Amino acid sequence: MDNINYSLLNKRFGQHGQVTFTKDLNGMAVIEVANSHATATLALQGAHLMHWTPRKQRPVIWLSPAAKFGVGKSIRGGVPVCWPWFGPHPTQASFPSHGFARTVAWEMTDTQAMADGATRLSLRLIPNDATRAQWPHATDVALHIKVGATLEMELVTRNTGDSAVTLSEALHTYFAVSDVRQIALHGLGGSDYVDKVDSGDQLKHQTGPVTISAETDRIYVGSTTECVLDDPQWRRRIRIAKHGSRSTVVWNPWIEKAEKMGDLGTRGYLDMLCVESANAAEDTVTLAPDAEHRLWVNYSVEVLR
Ligand code: TA6
Repeated sequence: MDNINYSLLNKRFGQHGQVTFTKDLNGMAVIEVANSHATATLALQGAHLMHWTPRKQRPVIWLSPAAKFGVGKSIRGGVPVCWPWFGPHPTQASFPSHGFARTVAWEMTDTQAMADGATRLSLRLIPNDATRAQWPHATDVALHIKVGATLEMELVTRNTGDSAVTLSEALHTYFAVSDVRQIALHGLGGSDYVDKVDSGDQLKHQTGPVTISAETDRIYVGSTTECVLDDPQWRRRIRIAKHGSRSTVVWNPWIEKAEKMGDLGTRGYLDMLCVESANAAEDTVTLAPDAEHRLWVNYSVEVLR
């Protein structure tokens, strides 16, 4: 049973017909967004966007049909917020992979019905004793989301302490695709990457678009360019624009790893591709006192005639 006061949340932050706070069928406290451009659903836990579907389009963000839900449990799919570290903790193996942001409570700070018909949501992570034990630094982290014909997300970290702090992060986005074997990801040609499927100690070099025919887990470093996910079967392209991110992570677990994960569904590996705008591996972010860092993405869909 959560102790969330939905009527108070709807009173303070609801936007009639556009933003509604409710408990979903999985018992999660969620924000339902519906406007003239799109619909979206976001779990308050982890400020985790689970769905975004522009009007007259198929869903753009993929959520596993076998996702597991619960307090402190990471949700398979959507846009997990990986913060304040990406991947395994650099020194503490017992700390959660991809940091704690995606599994702790966040609070609403603002909602806006925009003049252009889009909806803007702002949330802030609520630190607690457990997060402070894992991250003894004075930092605030907020997520701003604009749900419209495109999806804009901005992860903002401010160093409120008096010493420098270094972090890594990602918006770990699962994109819905017709068949991962049929797509091509453009924009990474010429970049070097860490290939986590093999030893990962030698940088490899990408030539041409990325295609998927086996387990793929790559951190493209020094990668600041826009990517385009070409899905000819669904006759669409998803444009992945970003600022404040120097790494792009491309991940698909493929068959064997997907089966072991247990929350991807029987054909989940075919239905999704993660293209993550990140600051990971050598691309960590160091913030001086009072400095802030903004990781911004914009997802848009182009219909192929
Ligand atoms: O972003 C790719 C990755 O780091 C993979 O190595 C895989 O672990 C994936 O994230 C999912 O991680 P999760 O902790 O959500 O199961």
